[in-house]
This record gives sequence, C-alpha cells and structure tokens, in this order.
Amino acid sequence: MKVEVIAGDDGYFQDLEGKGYRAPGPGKYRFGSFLSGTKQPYSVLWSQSHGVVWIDLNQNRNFADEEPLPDASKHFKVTFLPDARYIRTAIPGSPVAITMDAVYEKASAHTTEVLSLIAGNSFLGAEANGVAPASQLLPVVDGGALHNLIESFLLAAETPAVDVMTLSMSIRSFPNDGESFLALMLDRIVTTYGKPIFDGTDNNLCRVAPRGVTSVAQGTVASGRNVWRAMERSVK
Ligand SMILES: [Ca+2]
Repeated sequence: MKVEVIAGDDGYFQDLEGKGYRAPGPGKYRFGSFLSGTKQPYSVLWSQSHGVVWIDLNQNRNFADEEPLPDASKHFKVTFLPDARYIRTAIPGSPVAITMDAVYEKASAHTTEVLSLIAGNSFLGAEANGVAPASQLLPVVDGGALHNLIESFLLAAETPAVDVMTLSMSIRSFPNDGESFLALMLDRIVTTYGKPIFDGTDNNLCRVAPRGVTSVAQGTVASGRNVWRAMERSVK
C-alpha cells in the first residue's frame, strides 16, 4: 500500500505498470496488492480519508463492484477470499483483516471462533454473547512457529487497550520435554499482564471438540460450546 494513486472523475487510474483500474469514485487512494495463503495476488485500494479498504476479490480491476471494508479493529467485518481455506491475515499497511473458510461459506469457522469467544454480540441473532460483546478487535497474525505465537501474545498483552485475548489456530505440535513450553509461557503472560486468555475448544459446530496444548496452561480459560444441529445447517 505504498503507492499513492489519484482517480479521475470517472474513477479510473493506472498502476506503475500502466494497468488501468477503476476506483469507487474520484479522489486520492493508496494502492497495492497482497498474496493470499495460496499465493493468489489481490489488488487492494485504501481510502485513508474515509477509513475503508476495497479488495478486488473477483480480480476484474474494478473496485467499484466490491464492498468497502472498515477498520477491522473498530468495526469487525469479515472478508472472504475465494481461493483459500482457513486463511486469516492482515494486509500490511492497512487496517483490514481478512478471513476465509471454504467449508463454511456464510460463517468462517475460525472467525466464529473468535467472534463467539470475544466480540460476539447477539450471536447469529440469538441471545448468546461473547466475553466482551461488541468489543473492538486487534487482529494479530502469528507466523506459525512457536516463538512467533509467543511473540504475538506478548504484542497483544503489552497493548494497553487489550483487556482479553483469544486465539484461533489449527492443532499444532511444538517441541516439548514432557511439559509444554507454550503453556508455561502463556501462564507467565497471563500472570504478568493480568489479561486472561480464552481458548476456544475448536470449531466442530455441534460436535464436542477437544482443545490443544494452549488449554493446558492454568492461566487460560478453555471455553467449550455447543451448536444445535439446526443452527449448524443454517450456517452451512
Ligand atoms: Ca472487482
């Protein structure tokens, strides 16, 4: 998002290679692209003055046919990438987070895991709420390795505006010597910063699911849940 472009009255502008694009309207934008988890490039347009981002999901070089996305940390809104499974990322240099789940077309499993635990407010139109209903979210992307995950929790815990934390990740196996180093570190983070970690028990909808090593930490709260089969059908 380092390139500044100016769209004309008709919304059209060109990138550095001379390719033409159409913005939702005339004005000044930041323009760039990012690679999804399957290395699919997507063009991105950011109006800093309006605080919204557009992603050219259908890749027709037209942002006018895309939905404007607000700042993810202020207005949690999910964007689905059409090419990948279980991808949740942030676009570098922009305030937007993206999530994708090819299995649940209407409600991403990992997204609902976060929503239901933390920011869920009248979840799916029902009376259930998360730990901090309608709260603002600070998405933190971890790099997959053990030290990245710990650093991500430290980054969140050290942020003054953060009160509670959760995580959404696939089952991973980390090196251990009989006790979990990750669980030990999570305990220390919770103790040091006084901010609880709510750990979702996976995302198997109406099936009871176990949780991984993160729930072993005494400072984390393993949150189980159950979804009725009728609701499972409604989100598929
Ligand atoms: Ca488009």
